[in-house]
Amino acid sequence: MLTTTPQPIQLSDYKAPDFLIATTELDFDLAPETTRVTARLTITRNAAYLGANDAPLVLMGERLKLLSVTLDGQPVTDYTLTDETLTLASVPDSFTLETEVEINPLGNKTLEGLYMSSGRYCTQCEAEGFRKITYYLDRPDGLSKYRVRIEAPKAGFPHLLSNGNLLETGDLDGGKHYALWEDPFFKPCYLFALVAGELDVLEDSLTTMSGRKVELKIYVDTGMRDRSLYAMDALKRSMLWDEQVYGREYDLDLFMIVAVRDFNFGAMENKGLNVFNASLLLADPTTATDMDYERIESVIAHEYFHNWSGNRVTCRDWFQLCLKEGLTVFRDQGFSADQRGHAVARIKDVRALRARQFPEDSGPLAHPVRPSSYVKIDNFYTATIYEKGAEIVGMLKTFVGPATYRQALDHYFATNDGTAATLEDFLAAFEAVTGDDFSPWLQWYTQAGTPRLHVTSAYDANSKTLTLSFTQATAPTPGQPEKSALPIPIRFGLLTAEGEKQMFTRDGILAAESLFILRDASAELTLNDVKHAPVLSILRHFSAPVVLTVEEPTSHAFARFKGDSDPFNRWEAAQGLAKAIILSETPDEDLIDGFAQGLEASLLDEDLDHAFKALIMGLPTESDLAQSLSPIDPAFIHRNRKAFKTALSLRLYETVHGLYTSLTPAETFSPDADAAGTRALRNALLDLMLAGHNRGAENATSVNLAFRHFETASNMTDMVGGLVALMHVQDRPYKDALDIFYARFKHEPLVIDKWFALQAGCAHPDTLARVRTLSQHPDFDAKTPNRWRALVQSFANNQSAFHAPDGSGYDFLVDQVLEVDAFNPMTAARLVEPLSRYRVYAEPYRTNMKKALQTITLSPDLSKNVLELATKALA
Ligand code: 0A1
Ligand code: ZN
Repeated sequence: MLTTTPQPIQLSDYKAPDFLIATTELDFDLAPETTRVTARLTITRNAAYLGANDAPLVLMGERLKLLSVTLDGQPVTDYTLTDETLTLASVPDSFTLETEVEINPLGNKTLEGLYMSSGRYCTQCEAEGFRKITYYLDRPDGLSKYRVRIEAPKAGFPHLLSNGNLLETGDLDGGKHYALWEDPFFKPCYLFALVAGELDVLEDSLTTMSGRKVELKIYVDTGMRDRSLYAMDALKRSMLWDEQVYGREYDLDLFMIVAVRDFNFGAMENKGLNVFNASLLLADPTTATDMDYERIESVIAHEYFHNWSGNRVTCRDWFQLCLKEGLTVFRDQGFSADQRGHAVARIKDVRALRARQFPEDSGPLAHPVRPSSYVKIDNFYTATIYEKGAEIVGMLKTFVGPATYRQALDHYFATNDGTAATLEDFLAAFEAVTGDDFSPWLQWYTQAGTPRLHVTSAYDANSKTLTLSFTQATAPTPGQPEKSALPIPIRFGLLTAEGEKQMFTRDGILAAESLFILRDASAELTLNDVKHAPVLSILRHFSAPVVLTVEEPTSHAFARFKGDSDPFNRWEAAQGLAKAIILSETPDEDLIDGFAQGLEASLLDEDLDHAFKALIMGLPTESDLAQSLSPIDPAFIHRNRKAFKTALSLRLYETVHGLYTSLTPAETFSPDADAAGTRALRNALLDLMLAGHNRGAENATSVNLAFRHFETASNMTDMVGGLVALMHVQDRPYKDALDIFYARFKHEPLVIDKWFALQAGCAHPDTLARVRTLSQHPDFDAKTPNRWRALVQSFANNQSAFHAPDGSGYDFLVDQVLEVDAFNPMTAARLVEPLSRYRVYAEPYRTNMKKALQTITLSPDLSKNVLELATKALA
């Protein structure tokens, strides 16, 4: 804990390690408050420096009680200890170092290093948690082979798990037992894991493409085994998909996953022993929503895919974090798209990108996908590194085409296997297989900010030619006043004014769709044989992470809404129209009528699937709308969005009600995409019906319908759908539903998290008061990140409630962040971001947000994590 601004670490200072640790032997003698860790390390001076370097050995270690040090068996007393390092000034070129430390897993509430969760031991070492376990060269380019011995009482700790293969187990005196594990693959210490405790296990197996049998084991809380069946199914599908689509085979004989309740993030890809936040693993129809199923599937895939993109090829330093994260997100998005439909998956990915990454990229916390400096790397597990990183890989694939992309990836894995790589190595693989220069693409990694792409067009009816003019510009971001033009892949097509597909000729080739790469600040493209005055459909499938503006009449957006054969742009047209309507000062009744008709046509279109219809019904979120308003006035946005939804509800009641009643829930639950799509549509219809309940004649009918929907729901998706619809009503039916919900699920922590989140996310003037009361609820526990985020993060995301004009919402957040920062800085720091963009808000929000940030920075004993973000936000 500190009060001065800490020194940042610079990418330009990167230097290969002075020492290499070829083998790492760890002995754990587990005890809740006095675990002993003995580390035997075989160390050599890095050959790169031999003869030219007599650097001291500096090992990182935090919160460790050092008991002894020996070098080649001889006790060492001549060392220097600080809060963060153990230094041996003079060491030979090759030696064995043994240290013994004591640590306190029970008292470790940071949830980094070795800690206890629900009476079990578990670890989290990424990014820099290993140094809380033992003194070590805790950096991702230090690859070592691990052998781990775990010793613990048999009672309470029947399972003793670590990475790799189980070599030996045995009983010991005093009711104890041990297990010995060996991981045959070199790995960085951030991939080390240990779990010990009482667990149920679901076992299965899979034969890989080369005919090897792999044992699959998922460890969960006692009694929860059946809730891991879906995760197991998703794991097997992921393993097969990675073989089929990327040619990647699993490499150990055993793959284990453990679910824990207390976890800072979503899940972790430790070699052969993934650790998951229980909320992203356990599912059954009565406790998990379809969204939960979908996330479980994608996170299972994500962590599994890391085995190649992250573990076999890891990162040279933490600046390269997106090398593993961007690529792995891109891979998991590809998997989800294959499982659930490409258009729907793309829309959801773009929605998430816009909700989280675009605001980040335009605010004070904007950073390149490969940052050039950081104070705490934990603060860089951001939407930019993950989601924008994935978009860059997607653009590379679009640019080279799927077959060349696969060759490039094969080459990347083959040439970097077993090493700690850089983004240059990644791009070198594309250069190797194409012979082209990919250095312009590196700028996507080094330049922050979302490019704006502007398109104008000129059609000549006589010559049937269309000239498209493209320009790009990126606004300055902190530390980067000047921006370069980036390569932007633009997929496009043309429609007629009626929304029909229109062919064209480009460079003599007849096409329905084409790809243009904008390389400079501006460029023109001429298309021929364009028979009718065209409607443009630009940036199909969202082919680049940019903000697009097209100079065109509103009727063109309606044409795309009606008939664009690219589903993404069809959805996008609806979003754009809704945005224009909501953000206008006075309601434009004609536009609203037009939108309602367009939506009705989509809802009645037999060719569209239910999941897509549910998405096209979803109005832009308040935070999405905020990005198009300057300065941001959250109350204005909320009021107008609500009014528009009410107007749609009143106009479309009959159709919506009719469609709702025609969709009878399936007899048996299936989590698959089709069934989930139908539930999503039914819930979206119900929500729209209720949005007009207090204005329309159907008042009582729709309220009863929503309550019945909730009460008779046989799955969590519909229960939540009913509750969300009842939020429009508030008072009795809503409060009754919340009480019923609580009473039914009070022994299900993951469901009670939803109960907290739903109330904190409710757009109602009383929400802050409710949230304050809930923070005193016996079930509220700030030390469990899932519960804390359920209440506090959901509230901070609730635009209308959080942005109370008197600043009371910000005060609540500040109190919470400071409280949690005292024991879990990593989790606390993630909630500084909602205050960070104060400059783009209208008064009084702006001043109040700034004051809240200042209160944070002026607080004593802040962590580096929180201090870094709050200071950057105010800079
Ligand atoms: N590599 C993980 C993300 C992760 C990072 C840090 C964690 O603990 C502090 C946990 C997980 C992933 O991408 O899934
Ligand atoms: Zn990851």
